[in-house]
Amino acid sequence: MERISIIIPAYNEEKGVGKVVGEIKETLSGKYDHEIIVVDDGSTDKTYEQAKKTGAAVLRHEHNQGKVAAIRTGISHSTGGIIVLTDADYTYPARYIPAFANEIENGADLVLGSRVEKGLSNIPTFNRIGNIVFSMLISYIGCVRISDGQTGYRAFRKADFERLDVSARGLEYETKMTVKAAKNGYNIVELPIEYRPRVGDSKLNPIADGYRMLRSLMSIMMSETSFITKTFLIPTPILFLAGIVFGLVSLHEKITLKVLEHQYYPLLTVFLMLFSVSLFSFGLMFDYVTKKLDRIDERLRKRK
Ligand SMILES: Nc1nc2c(ncn2[C@@H]2O[C@H](COP(=O)(O)OP(=O)(O)O)[C@@H](O)[C@H]2O)c(=O)[nH]1
Ligand SMILES: [Mg+2]
Repeated sequence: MERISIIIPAYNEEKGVGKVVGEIKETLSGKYDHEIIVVDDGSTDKTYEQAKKTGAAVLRHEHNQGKVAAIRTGISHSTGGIIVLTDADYTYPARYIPAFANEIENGADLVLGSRVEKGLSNIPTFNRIGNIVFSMLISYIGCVRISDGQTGYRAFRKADFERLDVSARGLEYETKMTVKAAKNGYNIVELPIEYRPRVGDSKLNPIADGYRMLRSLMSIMMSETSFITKTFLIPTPILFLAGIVFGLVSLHEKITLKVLEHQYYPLLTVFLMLFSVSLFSFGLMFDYVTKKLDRIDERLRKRK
């Protein structure tokens, strides 16, 4: 098997980082050619010292630059062919690393550790809702079934990193990478993993990070939706609302004036509502089919 590089971005994780490295060593030592790289991202606590103690390679950013920058630093210093990303908070058990690497060797392009089956209870409720919604959106955009598109526990080939890398500031990085992989027709494999309660304080801000995630997904959705689809979808709420207005006017006439002054309004209401709903469904279907065809196209192109 190819050499495995485990990259651990860490920001103020003095409680977790030592345990994480220790567990990985225990799992892989003597059995797999590997290296462990901790990237201390300008921590203000004892993360650097704790990481150093483990004997892992520790890189350091002078100032906090964010998780994405730390991942890039780690990968650029790595020497293995297989990259595994994990967190420094002791949530992702190390025992899955060999299985991840195996999947890559067997042809997977991106392996995701999915928390949905076994670890959902340890994701805070608010984040869990976000996780489900975002994973549905990712699945729709990418035309693949993804149960946990935001997981931080993932593996890919170092040679693929440039094509998987995306611009992002914070924790929307994982989401965007998953979408990009799906869009490019990469073979994505999800492995169910256990997810433990984190050690130390969370760095995720559900509101700010959730907002950034939603914004990036929206911009992907807009750029992914064809002009024809938009032409179908955008008029539908207006037509629907117009239908409601005609309906309300008819009701108002019937109730207060007891007579229908505009006898054709109810007919218009029914027509507009039915028309807008059918147009909307047609737009969605059209969108889905074009996306699916695009994905098939990309997969075929990638095979060549
Ligand atoms: N290098 C670096 N890592 C960060 C930063 N913010 C968060 N992390 C790391 O990213 C991982 C995920 O953060 P966490 O707070 O656990 O978010 P969650 O796993 O989504 O709940 C942890 O290992 C953090 O140490 C940062 O600014 N820089
Ligand atoms: Mg975490």
